[in-house]
Amino acid sequence: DIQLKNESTDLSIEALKLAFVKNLYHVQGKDEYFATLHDYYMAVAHGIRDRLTQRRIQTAKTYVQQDAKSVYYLSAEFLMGRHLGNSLINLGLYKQVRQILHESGLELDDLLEREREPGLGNGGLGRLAACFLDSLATLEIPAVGYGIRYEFGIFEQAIQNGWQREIPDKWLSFGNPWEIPRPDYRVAVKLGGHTEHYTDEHGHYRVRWIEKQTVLGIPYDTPVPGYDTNTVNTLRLWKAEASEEFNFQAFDAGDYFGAVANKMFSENISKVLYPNDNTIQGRELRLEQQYFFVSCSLQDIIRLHLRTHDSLDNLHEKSALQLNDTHPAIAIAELMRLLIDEHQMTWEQAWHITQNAFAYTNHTLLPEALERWSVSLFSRILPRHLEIIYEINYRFLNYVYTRYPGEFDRIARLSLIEEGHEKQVRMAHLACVGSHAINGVAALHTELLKNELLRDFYELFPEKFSNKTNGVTPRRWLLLGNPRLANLITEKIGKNWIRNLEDLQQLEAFVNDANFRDRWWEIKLANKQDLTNYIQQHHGIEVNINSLFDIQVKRMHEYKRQLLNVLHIITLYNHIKRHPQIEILPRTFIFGGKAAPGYYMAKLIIKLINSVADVVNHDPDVRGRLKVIFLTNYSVSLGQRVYAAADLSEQISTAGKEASGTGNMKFAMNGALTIGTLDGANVEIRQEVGADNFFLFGLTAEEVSTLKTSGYHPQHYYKTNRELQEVLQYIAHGYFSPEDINLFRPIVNSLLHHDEYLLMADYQSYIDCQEQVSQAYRDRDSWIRMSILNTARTGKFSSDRTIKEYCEEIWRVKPVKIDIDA
Ligand code: DL6
Repeated sequence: DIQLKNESTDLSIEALKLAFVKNLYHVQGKDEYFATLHDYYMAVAHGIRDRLTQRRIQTAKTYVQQDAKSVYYLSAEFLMGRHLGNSLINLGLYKQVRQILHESGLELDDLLEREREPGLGNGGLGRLAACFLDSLATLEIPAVGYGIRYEFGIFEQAIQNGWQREIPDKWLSFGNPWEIPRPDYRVAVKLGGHTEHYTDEHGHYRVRWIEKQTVLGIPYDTPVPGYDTNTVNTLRLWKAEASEEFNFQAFDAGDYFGAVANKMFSENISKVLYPNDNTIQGRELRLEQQYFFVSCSLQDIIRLHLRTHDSLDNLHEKSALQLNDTHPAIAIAELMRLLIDEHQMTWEQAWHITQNAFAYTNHTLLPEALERWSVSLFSRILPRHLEIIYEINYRFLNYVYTRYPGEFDRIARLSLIEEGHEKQVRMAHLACVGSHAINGVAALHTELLKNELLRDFYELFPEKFSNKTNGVTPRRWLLLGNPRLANLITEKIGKNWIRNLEDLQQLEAFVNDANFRDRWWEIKLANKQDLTNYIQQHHGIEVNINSLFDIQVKRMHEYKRQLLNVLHIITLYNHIKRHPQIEILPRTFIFGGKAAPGYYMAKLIIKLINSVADVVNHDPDVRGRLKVIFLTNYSVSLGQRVYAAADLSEQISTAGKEASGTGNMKFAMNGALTIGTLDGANVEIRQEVGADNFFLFGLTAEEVSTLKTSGYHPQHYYKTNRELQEVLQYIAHGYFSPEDINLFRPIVNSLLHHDEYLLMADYQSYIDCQEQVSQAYRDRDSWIRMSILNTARTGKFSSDRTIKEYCEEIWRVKPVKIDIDA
């Protein structure tokens, strides 16, 4: 029996100090004479990982011994953020380690900055997966996150002359101390080829898949510690490698280059994250990625199950498989294949297990984000899966026919296959049919799923549908990201809020305490000062911390309407140009976000923001009252700085387009007020914090839809609004692009002639609402009260609450206590 309790698992100060010194010497091979900051970071990271490892092993062992039902969260993206700070927080070692380092002349903050952020996600969907893992571990729920270990994560964004440039994200080049490769658990994944149908020796009809190629999946495990528990779960990410057997065959045949080419093909599969958020890129490699990680994960789950069970008959009783959007939806066909072809189950039994194991979360209503794969691509890469999908469809449509005899339109709408010029497999339909539960990510979103996007499925299986409003982890987004505020909160109400965010309500008792309000305000100012220093350092722009920090950070997308925000800035700028002496509330407008590399409009909007910034920031008439900043390379780490410093949170998507949003929650939790539409989770945030503490504007989802069906004419708004005319003329005539006066014409043309996202319709309402914001900010005392109430009333938006709902209503899993000394 291995003795786990030893010097590398001890949490005492003495043991930690010793560990850091030893790791510097033995892991990094340096002493203090040679050590760089990176070496110190690695030494500390390894010391912390050792402590997590003991808990991880104990956790895994306990799950097996108790034969606990486990959650398997399948996601093409996990946007984890840096590990060191979070691990220290969750182990309760943050202050101690900071002190130890400080005494040795090192600052923890400097070391934290050395960590390359693992950017294995695009935005909200990947970050939600990371928050969920934190909550699962904190709630002591057996869970594994399964995904892809991309060699290149989301690109690094540079800004050159105002334009976005993409730089490959070599996040692994300095090594990754958090992961452990497990080549002994590698699995083989087939691709391509054809199928053969035959009768086996017992007279059973069977199918075998004769593949064209095999790729190996190597798992890399990263520990996921819960906050203040012994639980450490696992994030298991798959790396693709060439299979040796295949290579040897080619080598034997003397085809050296063929073998190397095959190796490259195989390794390409986990090479790079597709940098698209809320749009799909229907590329062959992307389908291969999806199938690759899903097949690896299911084979792994089956291996684990068979370690402690004689058969797979009860797989669904021991495993809850969650599909994070449709990216892993091919898992439904893959589990059917594994159960039927490889484990000789009947179709009926395999289908029963599959349907009861899987649940599906939808994250988008945007048509351009709904995954469809052409049947011809499918038959080339996954011929057996196409057969299985056809069989699922055949049985499903027969059932539909019995429910709705003669309704052929409905049958066509429900089919897993979209007929047309090129036949397509509808992945959302596969996910709906193959799962026992389907959910949206905010109340409004779920209603729109039920009544619009998935209406036919809702009519067929109403019992499958439920809402699970998103949440975010308060550990990263408040405790780690805003230590000053976290300390004040703990001082006032104790530290229970960290595990039970509803406790923040108790802060309401202090709203009338002038001293508390002063401290609240000082903390916001200090956080703004930190961000100001960052801006000065990275962008060379001076910012006034007494100005209102008006922030929009999120992926660049037309539906999120960063452009509407720009129209407001130009409106204010015009006021100043017309009347330079005008009384105007000083504001700092901060943007951040990446555009998909092929998304022309989004990139042009980045250029516009930077061009407006150039003009506004340098115009002497403005006298520093307005500043515009585009933060380069927005990321989880930058988010941690930004939310804490915000006064105003911009959540201004066209109603009915943003499924939920989670940035909106992080801002409110950190005491920012929201200006927003009734979209996504904004609706619930407003409900919670109170209409008086939320700046609402714009059309509702219903009004948007009515306006669109009755015929929308953006010109109407243009013709009747002088101010709007001026703003658009400024842009159209090159005021912000003197070097190329037509540069921004496409933006203006799009607004005047299509305006898909109704900026023109919402413009005046937005401008009026922003004026209310300015008025409100002038009354500092009342603003602080609103800010406190925002934080105090965001308890609902902890991902702990979301995860409890999934556990009770979808996964039916229970916590398992981990005894570290067992
Ligand atoms: O549910 C997480 C997150 C939501 O908060 C955002 O509103 C939504 O846009 C995002 N959805 C996607 C969809 N991508 N795909 N497919 O990223 O999910």
